Amino acid sequence: MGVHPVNALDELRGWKAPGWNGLRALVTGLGVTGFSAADTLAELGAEVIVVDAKSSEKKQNDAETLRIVGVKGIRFGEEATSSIRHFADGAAPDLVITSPGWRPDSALISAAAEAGVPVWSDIQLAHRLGPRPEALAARGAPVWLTVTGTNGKTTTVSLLEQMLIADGRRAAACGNIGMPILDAVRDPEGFDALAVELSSFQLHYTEPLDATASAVLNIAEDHVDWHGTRQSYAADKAKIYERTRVACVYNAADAATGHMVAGADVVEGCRAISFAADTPEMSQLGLVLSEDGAAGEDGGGILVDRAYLDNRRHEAIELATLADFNGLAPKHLVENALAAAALARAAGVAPESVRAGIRAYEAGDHRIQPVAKQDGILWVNDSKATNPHAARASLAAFGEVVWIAGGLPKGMDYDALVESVGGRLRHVILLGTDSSQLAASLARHAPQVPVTAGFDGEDGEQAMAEAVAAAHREAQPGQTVLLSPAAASMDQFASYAARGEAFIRAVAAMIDHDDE
Ligand code: UMA
Repeated sequence: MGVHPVNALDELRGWKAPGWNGLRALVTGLGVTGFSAADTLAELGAEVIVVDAKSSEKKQNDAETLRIVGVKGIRFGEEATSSIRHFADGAAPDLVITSPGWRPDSALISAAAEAGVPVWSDIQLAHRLGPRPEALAARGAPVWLTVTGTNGKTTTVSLLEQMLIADGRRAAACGNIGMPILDAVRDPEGFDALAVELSSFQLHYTEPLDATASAVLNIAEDHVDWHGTRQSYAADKAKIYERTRVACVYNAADAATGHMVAGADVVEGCRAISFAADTPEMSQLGLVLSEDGAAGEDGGGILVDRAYLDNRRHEAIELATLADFNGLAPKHLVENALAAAALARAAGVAPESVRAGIRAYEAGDHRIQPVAKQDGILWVNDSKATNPHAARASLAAFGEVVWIAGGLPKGMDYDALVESVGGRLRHVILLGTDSSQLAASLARHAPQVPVTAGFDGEDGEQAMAEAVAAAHREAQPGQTVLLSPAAASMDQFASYAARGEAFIRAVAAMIDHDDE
């Protein structure tokens, strides 16, 4: 047994806990998470070793910085990542802080489990630490509002951040969204509220977070390769509700999320609040559509709160209208805004700040981003839709669609998607080095839809230019050309962002060409 027996880790709470000093901490991964974790632990006086299977120029630079701040060792290569015994005399570490990409069945995480060494995410480390003492004294502890789900996390957390800021709070969106949570908790000024995006990977390695409010937006098939089964993926997502204090927010249209709330061990008095893009019942946030269906001044509907008011049996509070969204207000975006509002209202955010937050929100690039309109054809970039569930949301937002889809499919099943959206498809352009799975689903469930394939070269830029040209030939006025791949991008592009940018460039070049 090491200097710090497992139960001593219970004492590791707050920056001043004596146990951090000399703690032997093994950090897995030198990406965004690993860097922030190693930097934090070194500041706390822990003995830190970082391991990563692969090196790169960026990682070498980061390693240099970490050495300067006192990180004891940084080891690269497969050998370093297969063992936990990096400390003096081959002793096991007291604690492993893992980056989320590390699977539970990887050699190192399995070895930690076998040796009884606790494995924490950076989220758990942040939760244990809380704000810096000076920030705590000046501002108090921040409210944690946590969000997970298969799709829409980033949008929801960004909307939530805007609502909190509009309400006068110092707030940050952090976690899986890209800013590691340890960067937020180490901020010397501190925050009043944190809008925390959590992936299933992070939740897997995290103890209950005592959030003020928490939400699971939806559950669909994703990351089964990492979790082993769909059940364990869902079970990790459900952990977000544990010990929530004010409100567990769930999706009325996704029964699985409601079951998770029902099964959660929450703090006495915590409420179950749902959201729906539909007329709300009691304890719901929802959408009241205009009677005549006309867009009008309210854009065709009003977002209302029938949860956070005393007389909820008979009354509701207007939060915003569809006209408050910039440009498009597809159903999934309205649902994300309602979920964000439900979390914000749990933290006491005023109704007018919800509206101001929606107005301030700028849709994230590459998620249902209109990029051009010409000759009555709308061109939309939804490169961020890397799985069928995300693509279904955007396909459902448009009437007649020329769909550019395909990529690295991660072994996903397209049948349900094609079955549900087949009626909207006017033409499908298949992208990706191997789009056979999607082609087979189309042949089975939408045989009437013409398909153009052959954009399968490894040069993504060229494949995209040709795919866009094909879409241009097929699209008719009134239709939408939608890049919503339902697959990852790495077979032809560096990332979904690179894929989206290639699409935007190809569309712009084609439109310029038409104008000549
Ligand atoms: N590594 C190994 N062995 C392994 C796995 C990884 O050595 O078995 C190394 C890699 O070489 C790499 C490092 O570990 O250097 C990377 O760790 P990581 O993949 O966990 O990535 P980070 O850079 O720490 O970024 C992570 C999240 N990435 C993943 O969960 C895969 C980021 O979410 C997140 O923004 C960041 O932490 C801050 O919290 C990205 C993501 O794709 C956007 N998330 C998935 C999603 O949203 O679907 C879950």
